[in-house]
Amino acid sequence: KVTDAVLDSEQEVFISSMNPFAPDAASVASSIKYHAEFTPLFSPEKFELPKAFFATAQSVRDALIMNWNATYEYYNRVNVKQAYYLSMEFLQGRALSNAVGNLGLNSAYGDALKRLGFDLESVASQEPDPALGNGGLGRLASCFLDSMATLNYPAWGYGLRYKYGLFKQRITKDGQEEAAEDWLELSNPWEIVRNDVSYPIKFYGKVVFGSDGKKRWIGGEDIVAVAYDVPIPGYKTKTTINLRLWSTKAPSEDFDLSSYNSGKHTEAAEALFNAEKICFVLYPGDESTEGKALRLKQQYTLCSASLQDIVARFETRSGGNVNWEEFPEKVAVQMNDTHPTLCIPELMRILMDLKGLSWEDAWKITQRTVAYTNHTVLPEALEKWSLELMEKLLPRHVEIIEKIDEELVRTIVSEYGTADPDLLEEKLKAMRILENVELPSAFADVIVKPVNKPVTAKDAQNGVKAEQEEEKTAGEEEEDEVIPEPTVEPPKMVRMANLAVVGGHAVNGVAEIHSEIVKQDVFNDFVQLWPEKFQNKTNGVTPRRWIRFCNPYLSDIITNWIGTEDWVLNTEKLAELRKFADNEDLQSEWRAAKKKNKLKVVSLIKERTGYTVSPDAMFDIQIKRIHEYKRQLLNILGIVYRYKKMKEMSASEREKAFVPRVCIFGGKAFATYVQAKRIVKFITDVASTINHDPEIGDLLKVIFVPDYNVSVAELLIPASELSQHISTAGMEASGTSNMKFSMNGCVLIGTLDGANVEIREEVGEENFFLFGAKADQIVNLRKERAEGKFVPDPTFEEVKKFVGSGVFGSNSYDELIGSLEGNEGFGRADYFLVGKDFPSYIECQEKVDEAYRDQKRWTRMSIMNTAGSFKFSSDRTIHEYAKDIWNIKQVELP
Ligand code: B1N
Repeated sequence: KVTDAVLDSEQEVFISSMNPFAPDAASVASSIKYHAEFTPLFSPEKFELPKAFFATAQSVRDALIMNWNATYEYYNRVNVKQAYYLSMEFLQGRALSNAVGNLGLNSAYGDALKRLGFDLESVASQEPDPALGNGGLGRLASCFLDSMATLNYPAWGYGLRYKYGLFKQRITKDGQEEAAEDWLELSNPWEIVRNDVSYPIKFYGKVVFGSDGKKRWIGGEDIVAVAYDVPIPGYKTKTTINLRLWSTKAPSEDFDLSSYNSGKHTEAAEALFNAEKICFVLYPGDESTEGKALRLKQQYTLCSASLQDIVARFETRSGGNVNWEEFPEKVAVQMNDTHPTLCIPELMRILMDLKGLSWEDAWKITQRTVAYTNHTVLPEALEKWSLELMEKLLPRHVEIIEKIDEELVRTIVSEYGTADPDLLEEKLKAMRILENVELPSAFADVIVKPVNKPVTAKDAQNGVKAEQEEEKTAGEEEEDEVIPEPTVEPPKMVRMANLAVVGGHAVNGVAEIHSEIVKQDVFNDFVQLWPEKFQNKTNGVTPRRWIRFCNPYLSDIITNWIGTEDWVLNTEKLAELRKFADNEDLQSEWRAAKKKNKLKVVSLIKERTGYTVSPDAMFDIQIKRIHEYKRQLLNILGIVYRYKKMKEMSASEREKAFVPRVCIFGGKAFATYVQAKRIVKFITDVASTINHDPEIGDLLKVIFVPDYNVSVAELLIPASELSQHISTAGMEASGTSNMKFSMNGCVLIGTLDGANVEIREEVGEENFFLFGAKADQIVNLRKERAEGKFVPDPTFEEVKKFVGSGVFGSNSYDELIGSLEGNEGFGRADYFLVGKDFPSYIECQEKVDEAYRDQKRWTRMSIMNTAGSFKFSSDRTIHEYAKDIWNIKQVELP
């Protein structure tokens, strides 16, 4: 029989030994056993995997809770300024090894599990990989949390607790298939539900005037957001910060018992389903109106719940002495891209409607509190919401947005005057938050020309601009005379990026070249008004997860040669490796570590694809979301070229001419992105032909690793020798895997894009394989291309013909290969300039082979990459955000 006393004493042994931080294997083992028995998720008879994982995680969580509580209590007491990172995505990856590593409890947990008949690595591999993010943007948010905690910054993350994470990818003979990722199936041992922390969230309804003459939002649909806290430990510090994820449910009274009892079961539970479905999946398909509304509900839930929570904390910490002007001195809100832009009208609403502030005061406070990070310049990715949808869902917010837009128009008119109506029109068109919306009535006759002209329904559909109508000559118009189509108004939209720029005090890009493009291109008009708002914050990645824990072999070597493990916190120390770059002992240790990492990947490939690859071949890797601008197509066509050349040679010629390679791809295509899915299918078809060609053997293997995620990246990156970052210049905002590869001693082949530019500067141009057109040439190249002036390289034509000849199966890949031609039928006339960059890519790949043949030279390049990667620690990035944007200070717990 279990008594409280037994429970307490078992637990006390553990807690007393965990504090301060030096538990021995025996007390850890007893804590694990305790949880296996008393925090059960499984039946009592057996103690095996995955039960051992859950018991181990629960035991680690005890330590995290203690530190979390201490951190929270201290921040409350000293009432320092706190930063909040709001993101629709956090791509956390597995937590066990990371937590144990950050707490410095590796050997205690390793030994304890050994006593219990397990080993830490296999226990850790039981953890589901939580993928509450799509890619770089979400993983960046998670790296930032690690750095905030490690550097003792008072900062939290806020996000959503999606029931299903990013889909599971299966590769079949038809290409990619998606399946739901039920990461919570066996429960999440890291989260702590806070049943006392919940907020009402409202949708729909209408705005009325209250008896006090103030606006009030009433009626509509009410749901509740409940807090789930995930403790985030820092490395070698007690500071444990919080990732607060919101889950949605219906208020309990919404279950319609009488309907249920009368047999209408579905109707009775409708409200429950409506509320819960908001957090079902990460990025619900938004092709349908319902999908769009759901995504907007998600975004608003994140903003509203987080701000209500932040405001409540501010009030509590003010201790009954609330001075709203101090809000920006206690709170900084960072919006991870435009997805949380509703923070701006929501904070305005809370301050005005609920706290009684004037518009002017609320606006000053809001602007001083929030800041916006831009992560993309792709026009199709700049978020816009239908005004009509938003008006229905969030009527009060639309009023606030309209007023912000009106104030902006006032600023623009006063800045540019009315003397030059064309200039004024151009500025208003570029800068207004509301698109295709008449000017506010106060300005109706300021501008002579109408800002937006109606276009025909067909034109609106084709995205043809109204101005093109004007370009037609009178003569043409006569010839063209057809039955007039009904005219429609172009859709009224809310431009979230413009709102984010106007409503915040800082806007930053994520790499130097990207921030320049943001300033010169995307937001140029705003830069002219408010140059001081615009900044650069080059991304970074946490060296804990991305070297220290995922690459223990290399970490030990680094520590031995530098003479200290401090580099994990002070990555500048990595630069000391430079002086040993030619040392033969270091070089042979370095190669041995790489080999061990490659052997792990050989097993992974065997297990996931059935293919056997040689660990002696060069591992050449491209892992990222499948996207035309990232140009997996350039990579695979380069491989096709290589294969074709091999086939034209005799066996001995082949072996002399080429370095054996294993070319590895990994990545998911958005479920409705047809062209990206064609690319996946093409890669796997090419792989199947080449891998089964007996003439080729180990000289070339092509692998598509299915279901790429953080855990797979943790295996692939340390094993990579060459990695590919080959986007069309100007299109990849930063990239972050490029940083991870470079840290792990992989040499990059890449274009001058995103953070590649800075990586190349840091590691030295002789240690980076550069090719391709530059960002400032792209506009002209595309123009030339569209005008049919581009003459493709014969090698490129040769490759396309080869693909068309049927070597890779019956598919002729018309839509894929067609997109690389000026071929009208397929539209884009090689918009991503694969054909243009192809010859320089091939030439560069020949240089790669040549460098790899000289293993001393290659190892030197590899060491120089690790040594030169120190700038790309997210610790550096977070220090910059803290100083230049958030104005927060490091706080060490007593
Ligand atoms: O953000 C990363 C960058 O390193 C990458 O270059 C950039 O492509 C990535 C809509 C996005 N930009 N935009 C997104 C994600 C989800 C979504 O729903 C856009 N992701 C990026 C970190 O800065």
